[in-house]
Amino acid sequence: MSTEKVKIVVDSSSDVLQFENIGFASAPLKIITSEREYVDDNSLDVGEMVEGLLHYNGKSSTSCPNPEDWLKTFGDAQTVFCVTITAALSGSYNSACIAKKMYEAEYPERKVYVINSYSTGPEMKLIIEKIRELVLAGLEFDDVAEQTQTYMKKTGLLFMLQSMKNLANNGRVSHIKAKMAGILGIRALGKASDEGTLEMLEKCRGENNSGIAIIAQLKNQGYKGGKVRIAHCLNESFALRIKDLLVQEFGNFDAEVYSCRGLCSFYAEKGGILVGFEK
Ligand code: X90
Repeated sequence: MSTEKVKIVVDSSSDVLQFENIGFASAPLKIITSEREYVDDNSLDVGEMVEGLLHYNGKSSTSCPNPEDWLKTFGDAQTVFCVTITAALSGSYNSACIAKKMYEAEYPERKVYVINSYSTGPEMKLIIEKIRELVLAGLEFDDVAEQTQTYMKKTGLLFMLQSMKNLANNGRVSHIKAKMAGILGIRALGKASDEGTLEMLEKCRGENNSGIAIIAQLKNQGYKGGKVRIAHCLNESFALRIKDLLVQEFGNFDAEVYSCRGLCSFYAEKGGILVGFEK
């Protein structure tokens, strides 16, 4: 497969805006309040949005890219690998599938492979890094697709959220369940389930204990020293602490710490972090 006309596209829940050495584009989700709309693209001031939302008590929601938004990211690429946020929580995957049909109908010699990540944020970043590696290694389309699916069985996502207010208010987790678990307003550690939904693992108190709990859960989930991607919502010190704890235990490994963009910031809320890892 010639790498020239290959493009990797994602939705903005991946927190990735730029991606080196291969064609790339991101389709923005939107964060909507009764006062304004935040488009989760390059120009969004995430810090300002998060602070603004802290002082906002009205209704807020999000919306996923529509098929036209996805078509824009495809551009004129011959081959597209499109990775979306979990279809269990968003319509993004469905939109991308519609865009694929339209694109392939219009250009029968072009191909789009849509991947439901069953996850979001840093796990999506790991997935697109793998796709790029496979494409640049010269693999054919079908082999890239197949090996990416195999890779995804060996990746996971843990998250720690300060509150689940925005998730519950938008029906992404059940209000009643969240209340019963006593995790509304308390720091909770969870993972992306195999079905691509939120699965709560434990409640945590204090950042010290939380850091230790995350390391323990990472090991529980099969982490052995592979790649880790940590995205945080205005909480770099906590993200770095987790990285340090992992370095103490596993020595040097491939790690990146960076800020969430708009969509993940909205749902993870100030202080929240997401950890994508290899098993
Ligand atoms: O279509 C839309 O409006 C987007 C809805 C997205 C809802 C969930 C976003 C979660 C963001 C929170 C913790 C990680 C959850 C992992 C789930 C598999 C981050």
